[in-house]
Amino acid sequence: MGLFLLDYGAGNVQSLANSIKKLGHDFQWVTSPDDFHKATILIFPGVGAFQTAIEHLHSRGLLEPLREYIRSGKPYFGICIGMQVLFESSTESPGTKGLGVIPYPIEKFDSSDKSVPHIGWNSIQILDDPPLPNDVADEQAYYYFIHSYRAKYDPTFHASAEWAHSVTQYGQELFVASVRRNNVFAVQFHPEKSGSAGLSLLSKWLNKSEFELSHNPDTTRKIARLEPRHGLTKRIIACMDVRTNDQGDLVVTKGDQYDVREKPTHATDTAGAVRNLGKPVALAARYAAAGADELCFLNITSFRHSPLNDQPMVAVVLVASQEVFVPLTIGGGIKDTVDLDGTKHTALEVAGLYFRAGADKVSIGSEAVYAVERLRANGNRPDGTSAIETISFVYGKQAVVVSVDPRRVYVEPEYDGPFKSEVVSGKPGGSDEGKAWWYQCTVSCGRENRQLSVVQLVQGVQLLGAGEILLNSIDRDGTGAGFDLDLTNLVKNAVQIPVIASSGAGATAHFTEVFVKTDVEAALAAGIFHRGEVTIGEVKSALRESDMCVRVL
Ligand code: 1PR
Repeated sequence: MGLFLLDYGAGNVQSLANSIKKLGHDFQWVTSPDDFHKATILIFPGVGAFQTAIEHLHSRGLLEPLREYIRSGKPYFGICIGMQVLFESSTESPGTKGLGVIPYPIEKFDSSDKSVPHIGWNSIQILDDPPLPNDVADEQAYYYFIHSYRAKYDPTFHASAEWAHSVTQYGQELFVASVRRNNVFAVQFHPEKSGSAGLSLLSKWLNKSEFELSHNPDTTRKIARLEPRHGLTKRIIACMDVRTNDQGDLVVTKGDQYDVREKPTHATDTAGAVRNLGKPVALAARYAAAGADELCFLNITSFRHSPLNDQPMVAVVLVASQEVFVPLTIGGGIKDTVDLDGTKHTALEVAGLYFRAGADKVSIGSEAVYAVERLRANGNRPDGTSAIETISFVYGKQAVVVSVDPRRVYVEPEYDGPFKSEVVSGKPGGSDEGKAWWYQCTVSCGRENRQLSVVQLVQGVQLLGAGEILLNSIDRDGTGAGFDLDLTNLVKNAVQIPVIASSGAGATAHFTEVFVKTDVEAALAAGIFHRGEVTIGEVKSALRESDMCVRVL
């Protein structure tokens, strides 16, 4: 069969390519308008921003041929932006027209009752009534969504009722999770990132005959209604801090309050060896198989050199994305860099390198702090130049995570300094009773303190276009004392984007606690998983026992 993949030039299409290869199918990339004539099956795995997608297609002369391909009746499978371009327009970029195959607009989620972007594993409700026995999608499965814009589900509107194949609930909104009509099937979620459920959907679609794919039956569709509960699961993320050890091998390491070296064994020793907790790709595969909802690689020595020259880290992402089919975040060194030979690279190029290797999100640390300092000096007016802005413009804000490394600064209860509105007091009866502190931002792996509070930082990066906060705590990192709930609530209440609690997990009860006592969307841990003290399955069982919605394998 003439299976072609359309890559418009931005975003992580590598993962879809990897999953199709894994399923044993050959494909070619669309490189010129003529390829649409050769294609007998087309998949468009769009990721990123609506405007960028349409502009890239247009500038490469692919927009009209794509429209003609879809009109010709040959099978089309769109993913995420590959679904959204079928619609008339998107409020993400007023003035940019979509293909108009489905005559209504894509709009932004309402953020008054929930975090936006919608990130995570959610369920779908299939609308065919009766259900089709050979449907490729599965109502029992969870699929991975990551988007700020959605097609509203409105059964009173003809086009919505006619096209919507399944819907998903997020907060008080029902939106179209997939469309299916004639030769078109398209999904808002990412099957290539939805583990075995996603691979199964792809495999079923690819194993249908071209005739079946281009003649989807006209079915009666039931009307979906808002349920009091929704199916978005709490995410459990395994994080791997990666660096080169003294022998030159790339290893996963783990710090205690960011110190990754073993304690010296003799008084005369200056530093111990870098803790080696395993090989990055092998650990990633193990965690994905154990049910991790996302994986995170942080290059913790990136401040020393350009990641464009740090090919081992790129290689880790390339190989990991061939083996694991859950979302990958890559952090460390996402910034403007200059090679030893003087060649300059923008943060956007660095991020692009990781996206093309198979990353779904990039995480920005120190650069985010500097960007917010510049933003504040500029009267809180974004100027479009920061890494956060340039990357989110091209790849969408959902692809930009900001990793925050705050540290407590203890103050007297009568403290009257510049951060007094953010001072937290220890709870009566708790271990911090009688203490007061604020949270200071740091850069360069916690080595340098900045005159910026954590609230100033997260609100600044949200304004610049970050899509998610990865909230570490230098005080809790590696201690096993539990997540810093004061810090987590402070940050969660300060922003409207999703927050990942990180640092300090030492038992399954800590995960339950952070989800019960705060509204974070995800929790991340490193040490307990690396040392095998607790498995991801045990964490999820504990959450389920507390009636929380989690994805179990
Ligand atoms: O500044 O953009 O180059 O990014 C550097 C990145 O590296 C940042 O995301 C920063 O958090 C991270 N990083 C820097 N130094 C260290 C270190 O440990 N020496 N690791 C480091 C941060 C913290 C967490 C850890 C949790 C959970 N690691 O990611 O995984 O604290 O640990 P636990 O469950 O064992 O408590 P840039």
